Amino acid sequence: MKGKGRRNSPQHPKAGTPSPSSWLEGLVISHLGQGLAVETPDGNIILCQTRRRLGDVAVGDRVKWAPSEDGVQGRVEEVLPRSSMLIRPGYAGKLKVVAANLDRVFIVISPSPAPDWLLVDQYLAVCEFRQIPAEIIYNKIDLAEDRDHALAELNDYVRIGYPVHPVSAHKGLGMVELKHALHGHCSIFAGQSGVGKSSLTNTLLPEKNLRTGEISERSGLGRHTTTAATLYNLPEGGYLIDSPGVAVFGLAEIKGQDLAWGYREFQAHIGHCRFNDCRHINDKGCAVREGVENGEIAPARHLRYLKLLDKLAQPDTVWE
Ligand SMILES: Nc1nc2c(ncn2[C@@H]2O[C@H](COP(=O)(O)OP(=O)(O)OP(=O)(O)O)[C@@H](O)[C@H]2O)c(=O)[nH]1
Ligand SMILES: [Mg+2]
Ligand SMILES: [Zn+2]
Repeated sequence: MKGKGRRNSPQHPKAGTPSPSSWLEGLVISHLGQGLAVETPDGNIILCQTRRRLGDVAVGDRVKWAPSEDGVQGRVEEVLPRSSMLIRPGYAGKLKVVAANLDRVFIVISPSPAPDWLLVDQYLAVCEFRQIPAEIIYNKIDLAEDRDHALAELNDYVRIGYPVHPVSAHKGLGMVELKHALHGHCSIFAGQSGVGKSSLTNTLLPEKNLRTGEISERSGLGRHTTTAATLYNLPEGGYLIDSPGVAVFGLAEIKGQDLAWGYREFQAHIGHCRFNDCRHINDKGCAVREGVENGEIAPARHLRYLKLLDKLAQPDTVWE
């Protein structure tokens, strides 16, 4: 990777700044109160600050970092090119990268708290735009009074090709299949607070793997902020990011006129609408509406599309 895709390299390194040839590779595994936790290829964890004006550095980023003179800490000098990223709105209208280099998003839902289907659609739309395959985990299946009924609610998603994994972190149900789906991928768990993302993560990790609290312990970095997304290495390759609540990604970058593309079952219809600027609401000759009427598109999904469209049109919408 040396010299390849190098961005933001300092033009005139200051005296005392280690030269790029001494930079080391690392993987950002969490944001701590005092800086970034960066994992080295040999499994050490170093607390790093970031070089000024480097821009966002996110969990999952592969970076080049320079050790400090005492060798205890480091400074991230460069972020290597990303294969993908998830973004959310930050302060002052700026966008913030929250996770990088993912190739799977697992949306976690549960019977309690009950699924927020609008949020599920929102996540799926973002994944369509970012071209990251998404899957759905139905956790706490042990709590579902009628399992078949609970899973039937997901039929609309199964029909359009989203894999659904019914599991229970507590009872260990469905975990073998879930492990298989995660195997070798760089994945993130996203979903409402309390659906069991951290419980699942803990169940999936072997004893020797890092747990949230241990990152601070092993690296002597002090308390870990419980609000931070954290990356864990999966025993057979790939990694998993456990994220806090829903604040991981929003529709920040999607414009109203593009939202229909985020509904994958609309895609084949969109080009057949009578008008190029069809909004797929009540427009004349709308092929998406026809799809709803003839049963090719689930009415519930189309209704939620209308709701999200509405949300996008509100200038003061605060995206979670
Ligand atoms: N019955 C049951 N409870 C579960 C299961 N998985 C998790 N829980 C419980 O659900 C609650 C929330 O679990 P967490 O793992 O903290 O949820 P989370 O999604 O990480 O929540 P945030 O970190 O706030 O986003 C805890 O009380 C867990 O014990 C399950 O499979 N069955
Ligand atoms: Mg959690
Ligand atoms: Zn249309």
